[in-house]
Amino acid sequence: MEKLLNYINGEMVAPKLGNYLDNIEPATAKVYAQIPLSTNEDLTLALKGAKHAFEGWSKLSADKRAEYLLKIADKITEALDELAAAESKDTGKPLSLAKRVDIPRAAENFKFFAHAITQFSSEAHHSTHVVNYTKRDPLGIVGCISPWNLPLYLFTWKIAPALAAGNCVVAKPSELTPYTAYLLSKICIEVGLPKGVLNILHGRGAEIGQAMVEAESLKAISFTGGTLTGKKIAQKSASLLRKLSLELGGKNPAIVLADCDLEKTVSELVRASFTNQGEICLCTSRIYVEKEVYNEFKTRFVEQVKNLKVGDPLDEATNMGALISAEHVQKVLSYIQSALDDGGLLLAGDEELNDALEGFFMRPHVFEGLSNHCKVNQEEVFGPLVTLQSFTSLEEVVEKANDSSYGLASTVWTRDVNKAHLLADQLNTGIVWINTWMNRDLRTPFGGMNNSGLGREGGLEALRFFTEPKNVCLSY
Ligand code: TXE
Repeated sequence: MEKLLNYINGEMVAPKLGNYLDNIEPATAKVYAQIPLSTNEDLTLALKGAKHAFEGWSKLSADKRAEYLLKIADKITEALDELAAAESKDTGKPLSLAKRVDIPRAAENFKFFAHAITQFSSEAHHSTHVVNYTKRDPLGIVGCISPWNLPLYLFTWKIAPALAAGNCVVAKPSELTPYTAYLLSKICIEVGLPKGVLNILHGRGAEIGQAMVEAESLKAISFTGGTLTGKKIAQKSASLLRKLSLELGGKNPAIVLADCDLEKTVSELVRASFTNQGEICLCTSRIYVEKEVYNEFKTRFVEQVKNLKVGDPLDEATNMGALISAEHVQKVLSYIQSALDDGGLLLAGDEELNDALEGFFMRPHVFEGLSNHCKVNQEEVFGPLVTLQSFTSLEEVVEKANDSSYGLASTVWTRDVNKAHLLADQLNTGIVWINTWMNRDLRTPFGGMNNSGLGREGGLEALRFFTEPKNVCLSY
């Protein structure tokens, strides 16, 4: 059985204590590789390597650092097929999705921040006989911790700006989806990234993740994952006065007005609800439809959902693959039960699954008839479950949409520009998409409010996060 390796100080190495964890393929429920269970011993080596590397890396010109990033981007693009296959095998997601979205975006992340750092400028403030200018220096060694749903996509979304800004990085992918991070280590060696600039440690969140959070020498942590984990990281980081960027969960509302382009809205909301098996923090989970078109929307939506093909991730025709793990299937099932207990009417989801499927597969589920306060309308399910509710006024729908402890992303579907802007003003989410979903321009601030996180990623926000401003004031 293949054993993955850590990437420490430029080399692929086994974990110091020699312990491993099984890596399970969600589509077959079978173990196919073993992941290093890293510990403090491995972290100490990574931090030592990163500290040594920081001297050289932080002094390199932005152009030179960008060259390395661009080389990594090119290698990711060259290895598209291999990386997409690994991502699909590790996550259970359709191969076509990994090929179309995950891997191209990982390359794009490196390319984007390679270019961004060469255009990054800082402010100057002039007054009478005084000039202030602000330097932006790298922080030092930073930590990047990422989840399993968009593995290489989110891993590189953090690593690329951190490296571009001149930091050295200790990064940890999810223990459920380590493979593409492992392949990225090999790419970094191939392109000659200086030793110690990037270190990738595999293992459990509660062990190596926690060890990273406790390491005082990590000057910032960029984390994407569950809200509870994010809060734990915030608590520890508070005592160290460490910079934090937290991208957490969502309970994203979609608001469908009667004047929308119904055909487009239905198909886009099917996509928004069930892409990646509903395992994206941006996925729609609560759909509010204006009363006049509720029945028509429901009929068309449910029909399309029932037609979604769930199954073999390698089949081009598959819309939804397997969920990440047996535990996660249990979690989603418990929400389905809770929706039924709360009186919800199941409109789609009880169709037969192909018997031959051995992995963690589920049909997409649609409920109606649930109150806005019930568990599935308040807690993040992070799986293939969406609810429908009708509304009669904008005031009512704004109140319902905002009645959530989360505030990541909302969508509005209408042809009325005034109503679209009015809703965008009032929705308490970090992102509002109008007549579109997951339409991402990497220059825009990305992140959420309240339980959805702290800070913003993307564009200049990320470069500012990974740098320390120093103001220099000169009187003449
Ligand atoms: O995430 P965790 P889990 C949500 C979703 C999901 C729930 C739990 O609702 O059902 O979170 O998912 C590392 N110190 N999202 O349990 O545990 C862990 O190893 C440091 C939303 O998989 O938060 C992994 O690398 N690190 C989400 C990463 O944190 C720790 C994406 C995320 O794992 C740690 C995923 C610790 N104490 C889940 N404990 C999104 N926002 O997109 C764990 N980790």
